[in-house]
Amino acid sequence: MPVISEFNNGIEGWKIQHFDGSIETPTFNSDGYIQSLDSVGGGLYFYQAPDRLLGDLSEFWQGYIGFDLAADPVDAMSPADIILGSDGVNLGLGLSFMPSSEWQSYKVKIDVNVGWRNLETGAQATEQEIFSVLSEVKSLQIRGDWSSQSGTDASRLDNVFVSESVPEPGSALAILLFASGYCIYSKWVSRW
Ligand SMILES: [Ca+2]
Repeated sequence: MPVISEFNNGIEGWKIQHFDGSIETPTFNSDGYIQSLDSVGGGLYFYQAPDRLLGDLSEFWQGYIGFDLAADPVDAMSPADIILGSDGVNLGLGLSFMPSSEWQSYKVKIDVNVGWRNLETGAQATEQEIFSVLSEVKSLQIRGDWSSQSGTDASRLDNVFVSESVPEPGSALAILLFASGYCIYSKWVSRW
């Protein structure tokens, strides 16, 4: 069964982790999504999934993580827009296109050769690494701050899911992800 956060009635336990380690509660919008106005500013923040979406997700090997995202301002790609973490291993993947101030839908495959990288080594994640993390996921984070400028950065998040692999039309490949921003990896990692 897929695990889903649709935010119909509240923030569903999601949190926001800022670059300085501080944790904030996102704001619930009664239209059914969560948002942040980045009260800290000056660095990246990530939406952090609640325990309900974590744990043993190995049934979703070669499945998908998806969500709807909007952000403003937007000016900086990253090789780690989504992070899956377990004990001592963090895997990151860069989205293939940037969000905008309007909602956009993303879906990324949980598999080798689609851009997941070990964020400690920078190397492409192996099947063993991905499966190992997936078997005991301790953090699932989605980047909300898409600007390299200081100041506050607004974003919205909705319809997060982790699901099994399903047959897809060929056009869906257009939104599969790869680490197009790998060259700026060192810049981003230094900000954590
Ligand atoms: Ca919703």
